[in-house]
Order: sequence, then C-alpha cells, then structure tokens
Amino acid sequence: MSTPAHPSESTPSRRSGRPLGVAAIGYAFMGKAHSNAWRNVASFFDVPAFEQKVLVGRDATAVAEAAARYGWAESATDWRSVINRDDIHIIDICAPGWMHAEIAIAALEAGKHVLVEKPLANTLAEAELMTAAAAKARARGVQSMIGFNYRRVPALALARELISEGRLGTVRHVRAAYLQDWLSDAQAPMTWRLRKETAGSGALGDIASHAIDQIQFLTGQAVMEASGTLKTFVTQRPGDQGMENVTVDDAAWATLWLTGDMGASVEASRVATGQKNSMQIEIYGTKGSLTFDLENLNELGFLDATLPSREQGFRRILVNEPEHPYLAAWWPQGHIIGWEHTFTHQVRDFLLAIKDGTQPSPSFEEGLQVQRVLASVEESASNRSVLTPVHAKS
Ligand code: SOE
Repeated sequence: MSTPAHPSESTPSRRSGRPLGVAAIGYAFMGKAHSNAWRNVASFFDVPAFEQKVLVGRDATAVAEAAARYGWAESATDWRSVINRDDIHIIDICAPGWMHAEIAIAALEAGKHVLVEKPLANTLAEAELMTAAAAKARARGVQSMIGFNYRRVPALALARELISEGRLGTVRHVRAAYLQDWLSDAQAPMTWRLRKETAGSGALGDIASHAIDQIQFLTGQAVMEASGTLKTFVTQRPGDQGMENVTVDDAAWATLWLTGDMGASVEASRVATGQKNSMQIEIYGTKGSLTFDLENLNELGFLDATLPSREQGFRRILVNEPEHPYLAAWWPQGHIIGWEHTFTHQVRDFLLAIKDGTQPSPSFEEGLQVQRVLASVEESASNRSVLTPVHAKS
C-alpha cells in the first residue's frame, strides 16, 4: 500500500482550501443513512466545504441508481481504486463488519480520513489492527472515528452534560436494554447479519454495542469486568439455497462492572416481540436519576433527588430548545427531530474535527474498548461461567 511521501501535503489540508472529496462504501441501510447525512449537513451546520464524490458498491447498476438518488456525483464498484484517488480525502465505511478492517486500514495508509460504522470490527484482533493503523495515521494528521451515532441524540448528549456536571451525584448503576423484534418471526429470512463470518456476532455486536458505548459515554467510566449469556432461539432460517444455519445470537445479556465502582446490566434482543427499535437507558446516582428511550428520542426523564421528597418525581424534559446540544441548527423550539438527524450530527462533528485537526470522538480506541467488552461477554457466554445451577433446597 503506498503511503504519501509527506501526508500533510496530500491528505486533506486545512491550508489547501480545496473542498474535501468524500467517498462512501456501501449503499444499503447504513449507506442510505450516511448518504442522507452528507446530503443535508451543510444546509444546517457550518462545516468545511466538501463534495459527495463517489458511492461504492458491488452491484454496478444498483450502486449507480443509489448514487444518483442519494446525491453522489459518481458510483464505482472497486473500493481500492477509490481510496487511492487524489481527489478523495474522506472514506465513510458503511459496508458490513467483515469488510471494515481491510478497507479502514488501507484507507488510513493511503492518508484518508476514515469514518466507520459500528461495531469497529468483527473480531478483537481486527479491531486492534485498525486502532494501531489509526494511531499511526493520526500522527500524520489523518483522522478516524467510529459511528456510534446515538452519542449524537441531543437528549443523550444532554444526559452526559448533566452527569458530568454532577447533577446525578455518584452514578451507582445503569440499566440498558436495546430491543428489536425483526427476528421474532422464525420464517424471517437469512441475511449477512445472521452469519458469524459476515457480522461477527448478532444482537451483541449489532445493538448491545450501542448500549455498552452509551454506558461508558454517559458516565465517563470504563467497563473492567463483564459476564454474559448469549442465546440463538431460531437456529435455522430460510436462505437462497434452502434452510441455513444461524451462527450468531438472537439475544444477549450482560452484567458489567465499571471503574468508579459502578455496575450495569445490558440486555439486547432482536426477538423482543413488539419492540421495534427501543434502546432504554436508566441511570441511577446518589443525587438523581435519568431515563431515556430511543423510541421517544426527544425526551429525557430526570429526577432531582436534591429536591424535598414531596416535590420529587420524574419529570420529562422535551429536549428541543436551542440551548440543547445540536438543536439550535434545526427548527424553532418544539419542532422535533428524528433518528436520521443523529447521522447528520455525526458527520458534522467529524468534519469539524478534521477542520480543527482534533481527534474526533468516538475514536477507534473507544471502539476497541467496546469491542473488548463484547469479546469478554462472548468468552463468558461460551464458558457459561456465570451460570450457577439453581438447586432445590434439600
Ligand atoms: C440493525 O438492527 C440496526 O440497524 C443497527 O445496525 C443500527 O446500528 C441501529 O441503529 C438500528 O438497528
């Protein structure tokens, strides 16, 4: 892989004043969400000039159609040639997890800033290689970030502010549950998300990763110990060639212990019938508590335990004021925003970090930390180390 002689000259430079050329790899669900963010971000936020240059995908006809629809100037099928183009400065990886490491490392070595969807990789080993490549690139002014987009939900960004200001006192425990039901139906077909070799894991990597990232992001603490259980309820599903084995978990449970003497529980399920995309988080501290549900993402529940007890009780903050994170850029107060806006905020923060030459967050290092937790939960689940048999009283 060729490395620019002096990357500060050939990587997107704040000095050159040229618009940053962006390429996105992947045009399915996440590719669409990211494309929408690139398309809209400059209409609402002051970001450095950029151009939506190329959308990359394997099917030439489908990717050409997607590129035209989502506002990309061109489409391409070979990501390797795209990352080596001089007019491309940012690579946004929206491809499935099994492709993350190879593309991200190649792009960083080619001097391109990289945004990659979560989880960082399919394995801990890949995540470590990616993080090492990011550190090397960072020393040359090349930035990288992982797309834990829920950090950019204004209500969760506000929750983090309140916690860091001490409004909850010492946080003792957190409950997080990320619940979906798109696999409740045993006839729901196979997809890449249900094969270990393409997805790494199931509900664990796909959605518990968000919950684990949130627990660490909101509280500023790091998970030190984890135990867990994984379960695949539907072990075969209809594929193109008949029934196929499902090789990832449908649901995951974990108990975590964090720095700061804090405990947390995480549940993640894609078979939680009736729950569509609900990430519920409850945070309990010595001076107060917070509650959040992604299905009502403009709201934050807050209990201030410093008030006289007769006045206490959870109150609902409608997180939709100009003084709330990100919201001044959108609509007049009370005009709520949605899921897709979190990706726009993500692109905004990434572009500003590139402009300022600061490390965007969450970094690959932060993504690696989540990956370590996922690996510990998997290890614990495969040892069944937490499952102590329940005995009848004799
Ligand atoms: C799929 O279940 C999924 O799209 C995740 O991959 C996303 O990260 C989450 O935001 C919604 O659910």
